[in-house]
Amino acid sequence: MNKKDINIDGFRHILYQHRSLSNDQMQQKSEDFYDWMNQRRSIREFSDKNVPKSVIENIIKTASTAPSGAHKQPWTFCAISNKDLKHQIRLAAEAEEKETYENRMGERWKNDLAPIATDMYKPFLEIAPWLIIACKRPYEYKDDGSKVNNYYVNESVGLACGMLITAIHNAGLVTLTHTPSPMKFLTRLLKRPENERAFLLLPVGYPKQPVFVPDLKRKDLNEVAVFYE
Ligand code: IYR
Repeated sequence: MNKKDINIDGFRHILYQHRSLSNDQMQQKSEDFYDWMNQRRSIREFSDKNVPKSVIENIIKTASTAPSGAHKQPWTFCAISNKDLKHQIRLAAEAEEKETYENRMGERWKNDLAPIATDMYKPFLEIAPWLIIACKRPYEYKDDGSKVNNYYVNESVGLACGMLITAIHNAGLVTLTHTPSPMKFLTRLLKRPENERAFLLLPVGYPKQPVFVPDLKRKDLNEVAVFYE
């Protein structure tokens, strides 16, 4: 008899249905996926074309399948299409960015950003149909109001954001991993609870047409991988 579940230390474990691929399929799929992901680019100029809420929901559900420390899923994704809120976020983000560009960034940082052509103006925060703010939850509140820390919070939320970006690209949409810093203004504007901190801000939508991106080169495999065979 094939068991569908077992008990380990009082906890139910269910049979994992693994579908393995043939070597040829594995070769083809991994190559195709790389080609597809290698077409992803960070886009800074958006169209105001609408994206259905159901698509954003699917993208967030995908991100939330990411592994996390002790499966605590220490994240909240705030998805904003409200025009007034997007406007307020733009104003507050640009105020922080003005300070960053004028006073917080040194010469080396500015030089490193020159090829990417960024500046303190962030019109995409209003133009993109959706903004997703990924928040991390460093701790949870127990019923008695006391705090319990989550585990590997930055790693977990970073993984979920990677999957979010992959899901956005997979849906034929574009995004930008925007990091206005400090991001305290976001939790304030979104009225998030005390145990949430903004982690990453991602405008999501279609690119403006035409759109140009920096002529960046990705590192070769031998620059990013070392094999020990
Ligand atoms: N947060 C600023 C500056 C910025 C910093 C890095 I590192 C980038 O790769 C891109 C931009 C901004 O969003 O403009």
